[in-house]
Amino acid sequence: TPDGQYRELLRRVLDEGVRVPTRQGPAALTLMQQTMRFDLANGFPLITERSLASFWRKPIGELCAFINGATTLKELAEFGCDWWDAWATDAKTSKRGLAPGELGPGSYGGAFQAFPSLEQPEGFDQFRHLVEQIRELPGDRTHFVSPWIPQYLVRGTGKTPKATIAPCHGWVHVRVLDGRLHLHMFQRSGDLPIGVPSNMVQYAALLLMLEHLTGYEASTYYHTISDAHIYEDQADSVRLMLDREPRALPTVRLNDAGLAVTDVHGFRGEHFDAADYDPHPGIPRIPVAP
Ligand code: UFP
Repeated sequence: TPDGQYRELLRRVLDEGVRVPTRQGPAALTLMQQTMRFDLANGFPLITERSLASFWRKPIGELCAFINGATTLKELAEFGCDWWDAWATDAKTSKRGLAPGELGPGSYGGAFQAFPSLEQPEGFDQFRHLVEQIRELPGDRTHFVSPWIPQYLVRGTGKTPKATIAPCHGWVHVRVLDGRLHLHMFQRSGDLPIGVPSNMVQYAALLLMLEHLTGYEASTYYHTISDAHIYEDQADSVRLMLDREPRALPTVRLNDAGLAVTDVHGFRGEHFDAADYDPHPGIPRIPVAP
C-alpha cells in the first residue's frame, strides 16, 4: 500500500510551519519534532514523490564513507560522493584552520570512526563497537551512536569549530525486541525536500546492514527530525510533489556482494539493489541552502 508519511510531513510544514530567518539566507518554514516510522515489510523508505532512481545509492555510499572515518573530499570521492565540494571550499576550511578539502575531525567521519578518547589515541570506532555490543548484549537499551563531538563544534566570537558543518543527522538508537531489530535515527536539522530523503535512505540501509551482521531480522526504521523545515524558495517544488498521487514504496535489499560483507566497514552503496521502484519524475534544480 502507498505510504503517505513523507508527503504528510511536507504538507504539515508547508501549512503550519513557523517562518524563521536562517543563517543560510532564505527564510524557512519550520516545525519541531516531526517523526516517521517505516515497517520495512511495507517497503523501504525511498520516496516516490520525486525520482531518486539514479541517486539513491550515493547517500548510502556517503554513510559508508563516514562509518569508515572519511573526513576529506578525497576519501568521500572514493565512496562515490561528489557533492561535498561546497562544504569544504578554501574559504570555509581556512576559516577553521583546516587544509583545503578537509571537513575536519568534528565532522561525521571523525565522530563515527575516531571519536576523541583518552584511552585510544587513534580514537574510538563507534560502529565497530555498536555491532559488537548488539551481538554480545542484545537485550540492552544502550546501543547508541552520536555524530556530535561538542567541544569541536562550538561557534561564535573567538571560537574555531573543528568542522566545516555541524552534523545534522546520525544519532542512532538500536533496539532488539522479540528478536527483531528496530533503528531510531534522530536528526537535529532536516531540509525536507533535499536532505531528508537521502537521510531516510542512509539510515534505513544501516538497518539492513545491521540485520545482516547481527542475524536479527530488520523490523522498523524510525526517523525523528527535531527541526524540520522547508526553505521558502523550495515551496513550488514541494507543491509539485504534493500534487502527485501517492505510490507504494520499493523493496531494497543487499545484493550478493553485500551479503558477502562480514564487517561494518565493508559495505558500499553499490551493495544495495532496489526492486519495484516506480517514482514520479525527478524535479531538477530544487534550491539547496549553501
Ligand atoms: N541537511 C539535511 N540533511 C543532511 C545535511 C544537511 O537536511 O544530510 F547534510 C540540511 C539541514 C539544514 C542544513 O537545512 O542542511 C544545515 O543547516 P544548519 O546547520 O544551520 O542546521
